[in-house]
Amino acid sequence: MMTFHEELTAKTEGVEEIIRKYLPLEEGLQKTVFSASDYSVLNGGKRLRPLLMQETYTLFDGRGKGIEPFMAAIEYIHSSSLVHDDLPCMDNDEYRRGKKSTWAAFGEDMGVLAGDALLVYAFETASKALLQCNNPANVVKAMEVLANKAGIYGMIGGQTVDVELTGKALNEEQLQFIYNLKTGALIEASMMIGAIMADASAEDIRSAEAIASKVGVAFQIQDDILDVTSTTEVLGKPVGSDEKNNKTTYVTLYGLEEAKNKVASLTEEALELLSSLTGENLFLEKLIRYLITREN
Ligand code: GRG
Repeated sequence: MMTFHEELTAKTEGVEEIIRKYLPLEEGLQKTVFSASDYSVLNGGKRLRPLLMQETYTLFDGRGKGIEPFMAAIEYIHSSSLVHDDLPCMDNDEYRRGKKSTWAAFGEDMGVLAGDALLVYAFETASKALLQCNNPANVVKAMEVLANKAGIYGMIGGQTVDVELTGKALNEEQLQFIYNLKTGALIEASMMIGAIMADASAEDIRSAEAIASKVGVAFQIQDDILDVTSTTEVLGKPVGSDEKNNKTTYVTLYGLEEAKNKVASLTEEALELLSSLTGENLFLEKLIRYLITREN
C-alpha cells in the first residue's frame, strides 16, 4: 500500500500533466507573454487547489474528464495572483518558490501582462469543459463560482482590503475578512467546483464551501506561521516578509502558540464537517490534515 506521501506525489504528478496540457504554446510575435505565463505556472507549486478540486469531485462520485479544464483554470488563477502579488507595487518580492519571481525575470511590464493573461486564459480554459461533460448547466455554474470567488467578492476583494490596511493595526474582524476572501475564496471555489461538476446537491455544494472556508483560513494562518518559523531555503522565498511589509497577521495579533492552536481547531472542524457527508474520501482527509504539518 502506498504511503500518504507517495500517493500525494503520484496525484500531484497527475495534476501537473493536466496543468501542462492546457498551457499555451510559446510561439507567435507575442511569445514573451506566453513564456512569462508558462514560467509562472511551471515552477513547482504544491498544486493544492486542483488537488482539492479533484478529490472533492471524487468524493461526490464525479466521473470523467470534465473536471480537468477547471483544475488547470484554478491553478492559472492562483498563479496569476502570485505574479501580481510579487510586483513592486504590491509585496515587491524578487523570489518565489526558490526562483526569480516573474517580474524579476521578465520585467515589471511583462509581470503585469502575464498576470492579466493567465487570469483571462483561465476562463478560456474552463470553457473547454463544455466539450467534455454532458451537463452544460454545471459548467456555467462552475464558471460563475470561479469568477465570483476570484473577483471583487473574493480574492481581489480580499487583496484590496489587505493592501489598503497594510501598516495599520487590524482588528480580528478585518483580519478574518482578509483571510476569508484573499486566501479562503479560491480554496472554496476549488472544492465547490469539484462538487458542482460531480452534480452534487445544493446542500452538498454548501457543505463543500463551508469545509473549504475553514481549510482556507487555516492554510493562511499556517502561511503566517511559516513566515516566522521557516527558512528561506525551505520556503523558497524570503522569510520575515510580513514583518518587512509591516503586516498584521494572526501571529502578530495572537502569538505563535495561539496561531498553531487555531490552525489545529479549524482543521478539526473541517474534518468533522467532511465526515458528516455521505461520501468518503480518505485521501482528502489526509490532505487536509497534511496542510497543518506542511513546511512550505
Ligand atoms: C490577478 C486574480 C488576480 C488577483 C490579483 C494580487 C492579488 C490580486 C491577490 C493576491 C492573493 C494572494 C497572493 C493570496 C495569498 C494566498 C497564499 C497563501 C498563497 C500561497 O499559496 P501556496 O502555498 O503556493 O499554495 P504554491 O507556491 O504552493 O502554489
